Amino acid sequence: IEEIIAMLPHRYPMLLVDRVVEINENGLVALKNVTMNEPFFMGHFPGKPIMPGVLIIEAMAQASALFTIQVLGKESKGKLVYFMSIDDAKFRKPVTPGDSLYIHVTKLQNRGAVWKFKCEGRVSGAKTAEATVTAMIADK
Ligand code: BDE
Repeated sequence: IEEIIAMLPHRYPMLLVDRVVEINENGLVALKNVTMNEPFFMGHFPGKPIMPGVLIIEAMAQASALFTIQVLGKESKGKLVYFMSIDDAKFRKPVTPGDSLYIHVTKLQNRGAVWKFKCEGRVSGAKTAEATVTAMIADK
């Protein structure tokens, strides 16, 4: 988590990746441990805690940014990953307190500063959400 904090500008309550469990040249797997203490459960929804789909997408974006920064290494210094588009997002199962949400990120394409990733959220091996995200690395 200390390395993640050094790589991403996000902080509580918007930092949505706890750990990178696996990384290779094609992508990574990141973990978001979802607990009842997430601030968003207060309102989404009272008595029926479900992680907002937009925040699952946000976790995917953060995990993709981590991959990009890791691949670029020193080249990423002084730069920021800007999200450009989200395509084909689907929400298949609700994510609830106690879930270990694994974000699987696979690189689809990299042309210059633009990177495209296929992302899947999984809980206990089951797909909860999927999306294609495109990001650009640029100066801060
Ligand atoms: C299913 C697939 C993907 N994402 C979310 C779902 C889902 O079951 N959402 N459920 C929302 C929901 C909200 C309230 Br308020 C409620 O009282 C109940 Br019963 C719900 O299932």
